[in-house]
Amino acid sequence: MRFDRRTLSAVLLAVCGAAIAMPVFAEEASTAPAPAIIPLPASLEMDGGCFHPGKVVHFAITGKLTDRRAIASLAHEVLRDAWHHPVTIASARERVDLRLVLAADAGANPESYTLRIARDGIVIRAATETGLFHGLQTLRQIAAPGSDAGAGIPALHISDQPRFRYRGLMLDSARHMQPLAAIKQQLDLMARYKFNTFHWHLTDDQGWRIEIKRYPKLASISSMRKETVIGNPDNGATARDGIPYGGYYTQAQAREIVAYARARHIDVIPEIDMPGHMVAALAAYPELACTPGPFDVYTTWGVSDDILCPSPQTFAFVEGVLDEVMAIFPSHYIHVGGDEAPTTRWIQSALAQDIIRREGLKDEHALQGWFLRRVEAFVRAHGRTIIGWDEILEGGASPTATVMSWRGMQGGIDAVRLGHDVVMSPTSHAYLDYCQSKARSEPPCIGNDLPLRKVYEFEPVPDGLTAEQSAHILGGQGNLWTEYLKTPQDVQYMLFPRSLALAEVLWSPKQARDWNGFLLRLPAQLAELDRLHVKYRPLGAQ
Ligand code: TNX
Repeated sequence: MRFDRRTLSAVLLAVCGAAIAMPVFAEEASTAPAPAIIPLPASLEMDGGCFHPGKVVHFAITGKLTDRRAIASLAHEVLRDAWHHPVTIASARERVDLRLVLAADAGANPESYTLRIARDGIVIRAATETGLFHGLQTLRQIAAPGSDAGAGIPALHISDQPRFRYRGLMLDSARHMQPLAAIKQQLDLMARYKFNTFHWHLTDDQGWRIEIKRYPKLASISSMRKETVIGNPDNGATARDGIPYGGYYTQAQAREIVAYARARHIDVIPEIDMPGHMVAALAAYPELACTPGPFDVYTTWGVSDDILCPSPQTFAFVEGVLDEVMAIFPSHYIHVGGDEAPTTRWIQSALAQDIIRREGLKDEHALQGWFLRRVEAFVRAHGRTIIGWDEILEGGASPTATVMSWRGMQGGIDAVRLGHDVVMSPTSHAYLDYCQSKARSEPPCIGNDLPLRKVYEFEPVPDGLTAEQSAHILGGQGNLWTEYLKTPQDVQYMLFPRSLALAEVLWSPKQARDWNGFLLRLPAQLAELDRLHVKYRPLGAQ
């Protein structure tokens, strides 16, 4: 391993004829500079020499794969993009340029793989198809498109596995929604950087975006808002644009996203945010509120006092919605939100106060706990697990609930001490809707700035936890709220390159973290993003 911090210098060497500027430890430059891989593999050693593909690139797969076609077509794509040579399956007598081996003994971690590039061929070994998939993504970065086939690629061996098993990005499709093609492109990019979880925020005050057949007005009414606030209401903005905005994903479209993600070894976690952030649903079904309404789908940003009332009809609604949601999304986790639910309406509601009395609850926060525990029991009865924002701790969450810590790290620390599993996504380091610099030229963004370097400095496991508590930190997630992000390009500008920093935080060994090395590896990735027409924020943009 080469992660001890010796003097690092950027050396530009002609490796196998391909010019790749890489971090190289000066005294090791005699072998070859390591390729620009993000996230950095757990272990990488250069072996000397080069592999040269044949005029026709042959590949072979060994082992019992359940989806041989998917892996074969990815291998095809990677090899063809790299060298533009014809690619075929090797016959028994031919030399094999790339061999994929699925073997039960190839690694204990379900996402691990080894990749060996030698003079006579490339071999990727893994115990799972996910491992092979990650190995191919690494190969894609080594044999980058445009690399000179005649020159070949450097011999090396990599043994790789993730530091964290949960590596997520959340996309808010409620405030502004994205075309399916844009979501698919995001999933493609996530797969390249080894993210494995797409958290899809599908409902909020300003729009309900998933078709629910039992409640058709969620599509016809809750998905549309009359207009949208212009500017930031936190700075006093009140003017509206007068332009209706809306839309929703049909169940068939949501299934299409699930399948697309699954083919890229990414789980999709749907979020139905409750009991707060529900104004859009109340606009269609006002009987679910504690006051008579009427309600309009929210046209400004922020938090509303109008939330679900904990009534029998609300539970029937929630269960009806979750039934359909669980049928669409096969994920282990169902996200039930739980954030930013003011107690105002419950304080004034006879129904809510009766429950507090009857159940011997301390206050309205405890009532939210009671509400979500009931929802949790329903979700569990369907074999799933709930995950919620850290507010779910305030009312006493069931120990089987997983907590997503967003208001800093403390919620996560408290949660692991109580024995919960935790995903860390603190505003301080993981809020990708926050501005990327203090420059006035930044596009509309939220408050505190979160530059690339700060994302790179994110450490999901805080000091002071026992080993057992730390083991409950499943990983981390970047959250992209879209109040100010109207187009897929706006979304990409916030996601890239910051999500690459996050990818390295969540995948690479802690001791490998190296900001200068990351910066040296980044340009090769940005060149690839250029080739893919991804609109990322240029480094050093003012
Ligand atoms: C807080 S994070 C929210 C979102 C906003 C976001 C803006 C969370 C659970 N709730 O509703 O979009 O801040 O940064």
